[in-house]
Amino acid sequence: MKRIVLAAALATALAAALPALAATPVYKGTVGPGFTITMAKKPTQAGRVSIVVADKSSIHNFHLTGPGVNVKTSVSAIGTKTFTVTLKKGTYKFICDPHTFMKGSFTVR
Ligand SMILES: [Cu+2]
Repeated sequence: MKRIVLAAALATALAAALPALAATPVYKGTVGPGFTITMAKKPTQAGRVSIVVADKSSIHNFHLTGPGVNVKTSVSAIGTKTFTVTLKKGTYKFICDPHTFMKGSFTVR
């Protein structure tokens, strides 16, 4: 009987937490396989966002910096990595560390 009550409480807690997770906007970043680094759609508003980075090359990385944020993928690793960050007002830059001409930016207002 106690287990059922506990399970019900857990289900209620999960249901309460889910809308907050679902509300986190998702943006995509891509680096490689050639000498390109892009974000198809860029964040413009402050707040929590998830950035899903597809790192398609073992010679590039995706390094995002800006107010309160400094996250990066490894140069040698290939794969998808998700960063959940809180954006603030200001300019954010994404760059490939070994090739600094590969870069982009977006501004949060
Ligand atoms: Cu590079």
